[in-house]
Amino acid sequence: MFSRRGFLGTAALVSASAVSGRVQAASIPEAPTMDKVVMQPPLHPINGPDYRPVVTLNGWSLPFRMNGDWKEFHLVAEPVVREFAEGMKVNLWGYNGQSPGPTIEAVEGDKVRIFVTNKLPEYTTVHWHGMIVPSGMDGVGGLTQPHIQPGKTFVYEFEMRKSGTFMYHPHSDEMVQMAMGMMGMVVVHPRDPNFRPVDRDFVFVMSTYRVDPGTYLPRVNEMTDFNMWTWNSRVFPGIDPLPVRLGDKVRVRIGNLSMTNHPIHLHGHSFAVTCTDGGWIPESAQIPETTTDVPVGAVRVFDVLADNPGDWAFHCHKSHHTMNAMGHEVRTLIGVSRKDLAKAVGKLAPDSMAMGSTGMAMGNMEMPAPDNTLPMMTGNGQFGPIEMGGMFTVMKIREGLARDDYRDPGPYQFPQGTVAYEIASPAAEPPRQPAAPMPKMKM
Ligand SMILES: [Cu+2]
Repeated sequence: MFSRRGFLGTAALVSASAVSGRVQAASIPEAPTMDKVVMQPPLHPINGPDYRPVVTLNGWSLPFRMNGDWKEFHLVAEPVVREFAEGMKVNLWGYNGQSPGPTIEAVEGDKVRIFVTNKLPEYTTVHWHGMIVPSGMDGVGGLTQPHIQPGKTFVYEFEMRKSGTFMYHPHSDEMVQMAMGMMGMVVVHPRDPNFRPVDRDFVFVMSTYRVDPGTYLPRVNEMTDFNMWTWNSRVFPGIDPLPVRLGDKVRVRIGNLSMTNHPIHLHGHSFAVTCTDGGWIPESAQIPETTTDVPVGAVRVFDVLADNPGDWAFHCHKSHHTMNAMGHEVRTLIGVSRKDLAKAVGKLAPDSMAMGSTGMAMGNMEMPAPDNTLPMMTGNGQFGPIEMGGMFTVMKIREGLARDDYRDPGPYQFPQGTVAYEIASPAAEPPRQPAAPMPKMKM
């Protein structure tokens, strides 16, 4: 016999599950957390349709549990400490131990239930950017749901109606929360594993911060003058390389939740943009590119055949975005005698350097800097200083890497005779054409 209480409970379960299955959400799944800043191995599917999982630069994919036919994830919004690169740690807000939050991976047609627990000091929500969800699951605080107050857990339930690459971020005190690093990527694999398969699949999101040298917190009111241009809240040389096996078909999925556009450029190859957050681009509409602009609040995905072995720079083409902490009010000093200037400036600000009377190239001379910041131009390659920062890393294409081996293969061994070289012999006189006589002018 049913007790009255048990009977009501069962009745509630039946009617609710007919609509959304929400009563099954009663037990909240564990919330995994991550404290490592290097790319974690891909999370292979344990059931359902097969897919090639993505890897997240300096990040990870969120494990899930099955509950009936629902995939259940648990995001925890919370304060985190993120190392941008060695020597600089910043207090951010993120999810499950990191900013950005973990990548959420699922398959087209999956029913997902995403629990969101708020451990921030203010309310939040999660908006599923680019995804086709019921209006009440869209995560716009005030408009489609009450804000999630500190200490509370909300549940989002929807079907992954289309495959592709999407983003998540708060729609609740949005300016502050995104300036603090709250964002992440969603990858929905096609149900058909033969739809445009690739061998390696990378994902990251771009965000920018203004963290003044010697401080530990972004200035959340900054609108344009950022000094940390990050991929997954990391800057060069802290951004993972993209190790690729020669001959692999490679996909790179890029989200932009910063305040400006980023033209992303890959050396040594041409690629095609195959997908946006709006969906897959038909082959007939794809254009060969070497740089693709990723607009604000958008996703661009490109596919490239890695058929050219080597170390290939991969970076934003706005040259100020491949620099770290940098003041933009610095005067141009090219041509100025720096001797006296350096003395005068040194007296006023011992930590600073007067630079740039012949350009800004600094070679290996990284100057002492205030605590908790990064040199503007840094990093060393096998031939010397790389002098980059910010949104810069390297695609490392090598023969014979194992299928899921994403470890840094080290510097490229250039085949003999394939590196640009210095020539010592004197330059010959350039050939000159005899000047034609000028026509006489009548005065
Ligand atoms: Cu940029």
